[in-house]
Amino acid sequence: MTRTLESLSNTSSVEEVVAVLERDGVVVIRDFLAPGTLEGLRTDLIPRLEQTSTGRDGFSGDRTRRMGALFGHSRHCAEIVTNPLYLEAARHFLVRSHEVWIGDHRVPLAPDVRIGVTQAIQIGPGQGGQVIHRDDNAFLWRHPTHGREGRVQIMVALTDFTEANGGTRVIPGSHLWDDERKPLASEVVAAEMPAGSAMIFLGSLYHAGGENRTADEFRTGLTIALDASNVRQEENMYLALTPELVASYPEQVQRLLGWSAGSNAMGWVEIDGQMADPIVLLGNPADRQVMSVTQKNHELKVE
Ligand SMILES: O=C(O)CCC(=O)C(=O)O
Ligand SMILES: [Fe+2]
Repeated sequence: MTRTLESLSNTSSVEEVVAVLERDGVVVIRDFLAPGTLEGLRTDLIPRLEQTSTGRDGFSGDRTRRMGALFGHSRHCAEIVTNPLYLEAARHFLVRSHEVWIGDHRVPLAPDVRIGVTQAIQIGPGQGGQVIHRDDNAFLWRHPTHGREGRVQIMVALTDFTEANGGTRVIPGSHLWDDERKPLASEVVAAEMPAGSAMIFLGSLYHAGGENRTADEFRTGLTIALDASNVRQEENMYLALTPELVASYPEQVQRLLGWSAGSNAMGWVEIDGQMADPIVLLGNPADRQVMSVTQKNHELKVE
């Protein structure tokens, strides 16, 4: 396992990030977090994570601690999902329109982007390697994807990631494989990166949590998935976060958390007989006008 992953600086352009993701399915962004954000995330998350139980199955890891609902635990999560190097690169792979007939009109329909998973993952000493898998299995996604991904994920290092302490293992280029080719342990590369750096990877990329062979190092990462809004969010955000908590974030984050009926009309809620955008329920004055999602889409696309 001598190869290393392509890494870019945090001043790179979105186009540069996209280019490496298209080629390798994975890219490391050096110093992705501002120093204050790294310290804030560590303070908010690590003490709580250390109170959680370890996993009870091989996939979760019996020396691994996991904690979800991260927007309820650290407001710094908003900085991760709104960072253009992540959000705009994700939008490139997720927001792909295709044309459908609606009556007499040929209409381009595209999904929006939503947060599908938030999880802090701490791999402890003695944890064996996780089985190699694709995270878009959750959507029963087919491969090759021909560039139309269901998920673009980030793994932010809250502690240093090394090959020895359980740094995530990935198979660069495996996002291009079909569903028949079996991933082999001999093909993996460990994501080695200092705390504050992050690895962005496609949902179709084969990867696994690494083995922690150290005596006393805990590898702590924070993962978030941005998913296309035509798939169900894997983590149930509506049970994980109260409406009051979601309402306390900026509207962009509220919508990313799923309080949005996107341009493909997924996620409406009935208000006064209208299939309405649920953002109205969070009390944004600008969105007080209740307009049905079909009415809105008609006006946007068909006129
Ligand atoms: O913790 C990691 O490095 C990756 C874990 C993972 O891929 C998973 O649990 O799906
Ligand atoms: Fe995974």
